[in-house]
Amino acid sequence: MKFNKDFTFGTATSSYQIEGAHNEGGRTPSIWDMFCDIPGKVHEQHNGNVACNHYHRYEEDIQIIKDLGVDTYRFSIAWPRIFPAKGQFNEEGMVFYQTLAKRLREEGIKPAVTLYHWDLPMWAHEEGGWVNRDSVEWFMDYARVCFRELDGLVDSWITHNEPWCAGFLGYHMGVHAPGHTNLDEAVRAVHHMLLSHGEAVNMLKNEFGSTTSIGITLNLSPVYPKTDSVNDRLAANNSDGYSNRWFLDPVFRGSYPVDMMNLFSKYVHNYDFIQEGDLQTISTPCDFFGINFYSRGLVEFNAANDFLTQGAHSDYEKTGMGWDIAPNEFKDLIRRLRNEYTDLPIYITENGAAYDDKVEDGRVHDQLRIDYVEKHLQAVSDLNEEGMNIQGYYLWSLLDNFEWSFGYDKRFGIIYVNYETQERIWKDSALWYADIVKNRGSVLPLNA
Ligand code: PNW
Repeated sequence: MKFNKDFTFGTATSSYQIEGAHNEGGRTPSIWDMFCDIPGKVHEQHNGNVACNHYHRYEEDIQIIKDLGVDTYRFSIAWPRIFPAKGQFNEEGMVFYQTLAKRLREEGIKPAVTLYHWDLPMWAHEEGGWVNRDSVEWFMDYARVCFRELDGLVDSWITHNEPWCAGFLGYHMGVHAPGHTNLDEAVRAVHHMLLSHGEAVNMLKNEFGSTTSIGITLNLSPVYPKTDSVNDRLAANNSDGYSNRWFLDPVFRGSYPVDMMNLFSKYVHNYDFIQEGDLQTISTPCDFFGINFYSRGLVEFNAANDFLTQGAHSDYEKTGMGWDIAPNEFKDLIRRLRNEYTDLPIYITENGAAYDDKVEDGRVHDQLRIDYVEKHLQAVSDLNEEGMNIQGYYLWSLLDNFEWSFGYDKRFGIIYVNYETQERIWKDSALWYADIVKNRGSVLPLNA
């Protein structure tokens, strides 16, 4: 694989997954603090109270990022640190991110900052959360102070991370915070997230006159039918609508997919929440498009399921999450996005794998993770040869961290975290990635 000198290599994290210090620096609870307290929602009722204690260990973590040699680091801001209560700006919370961004810049690392990586303040949730259209205003107030206090220190802004997860896993499937199971709520929540995205893009450009690049990150999963049957193909189309098109269409075409609107209408009371001008705002042009890629979907027809879809058994090799390893399907996805949706520069804002890592003699031999990342980086390199214009790659994740409903049971890091001592240990994948970054793609086998 080969990458040109402008290609940016990075690594990524998010606030709730690594920071800890849940009740320090003026922070108040988010929906994830609440969700973790509900028995049965998170593996062994783990929570982010301490996590990787990054809030106190950020200097050590910056040193690791520097030693990795990456060009850029993607982190997110915890909204409840910035607005612990409605309308109440907390300077101390902002200082933490200003310091973090400044220190990264001093080390020559470009900060890429996500505004919303799922830690909605509880005060907002108590007023209806994302289901309430006022959430757009709350988000704008939050975005405004972030832009005001941080814009000069940030290289790129990401408004939202994976509204599919925040919206559908959170309000429809009930497996992410706030744990609701109501499609009507979910489509409203998604709409308000997307609307707040478009409003924030406009705000940065018009109100601040900023030229800092801004975009949104979607998690996309190309979906395939189990067989060629008409029913399986219908199932794949519906699943693609639910996972991908419900987000891609409004952001890039300014419309929701009509087939999905019809399918959803059994549960969605009405679409009155889509007001005049909303879709135009949602489709406000961005500067780049962020994609998180982990796996593909394989589905078959199931008449018992409302969307006529069910995950099908596949014989692909899997990661520790049980997700299919699918670098070729990743290529299909990018080609499709280029054909059907956008010419914007693409950043892979997350890609990586969880495995059952063990420390042996002070080392972690995570060859499977190296293989996974290598396959996907090779795909990025191949896609760029085809002219797909992927400008950067962020490995998920810098550190083992709080993997949402799986708690600390799943390790995505290239740096191992001992949660008893908070010791950080470089896995083989981190050593390997540092070599890739240094040599812009070419690397000798570890033991050569
Ligand atoms: C993403 N799914 O989450 C998030 O952006 C990260 O915070 C997370 O740690 C990472 O991927 C690994 O999971 C996802 O169920 C969570 O399809 C769940 C799904 C996809 C992405």
